[in-house]
Amino acid sequence: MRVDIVSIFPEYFAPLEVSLIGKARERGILDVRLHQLRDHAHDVHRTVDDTPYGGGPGMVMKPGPWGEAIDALLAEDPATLPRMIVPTPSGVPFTQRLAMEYAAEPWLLFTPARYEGIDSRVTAEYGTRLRVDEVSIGDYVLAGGEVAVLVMIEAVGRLLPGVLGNARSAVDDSFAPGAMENLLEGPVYTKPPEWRGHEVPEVLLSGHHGRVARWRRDEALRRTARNRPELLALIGTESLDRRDREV
Ligand code: 6GU
Repeated sequence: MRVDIVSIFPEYFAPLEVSLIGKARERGILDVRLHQLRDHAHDVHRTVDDTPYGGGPGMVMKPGPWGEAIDALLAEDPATLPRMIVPTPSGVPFTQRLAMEYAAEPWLLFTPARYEGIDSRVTAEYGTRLRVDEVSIGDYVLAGGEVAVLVMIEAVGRLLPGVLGNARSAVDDSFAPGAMENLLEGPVYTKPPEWRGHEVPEVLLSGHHGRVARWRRDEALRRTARNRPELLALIGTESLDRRDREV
């Protein structure tokens, strides 16, 4: 998968050299390319922002540099179109479902903004040519979209074939479509069997796969009820069995 990021802070993306994503890049599974937006601002100060029409606080990113930067990228591979992802707190929620959709794309283009966002004509312009998603990573406001891009690339990158050591770990994720949809994962344990007087639940030592699976599902239901009660309502009653209802 090819991933392009246009930003006034390309250095913000240094963490993409580390760990799982860094390995995926070394192994050629992920091709991340960083671009400096200011390379497409041509006044002496390399200005990328201006005051908002209609007044109000803050600054808005000018359309010109974005248009030039994105056109240059599109021209690199005229046979393919990237899916363009515009991080903004006003966007649709980023979910595991969206991460899986992005993981199936050959090319993603992220346009993280600073200030009060990008002149809206940029999404209007590319929306006629590309699939453009305005995406938010949660109900809080960040100072810029860079961290949101790191979050999305980590969530997408770990889903690419060959990135996770154990492909099952993505299947059992909280929120993964299927058995875990809208369910949080329960607690996990490793050795030693007793630590500071706390014991590992007996069932996990039993070697009884059926009882372990039942226990894990019960714990997932309990944790979801406690931490995210609104998710519990989304679990279709048809996917709840008689034992689930007793939890
Ligand atoms: Cl994608 N950007 C910014 N600036 N703030 C956010 C966000 C994105 N998602 C949640 N808050």
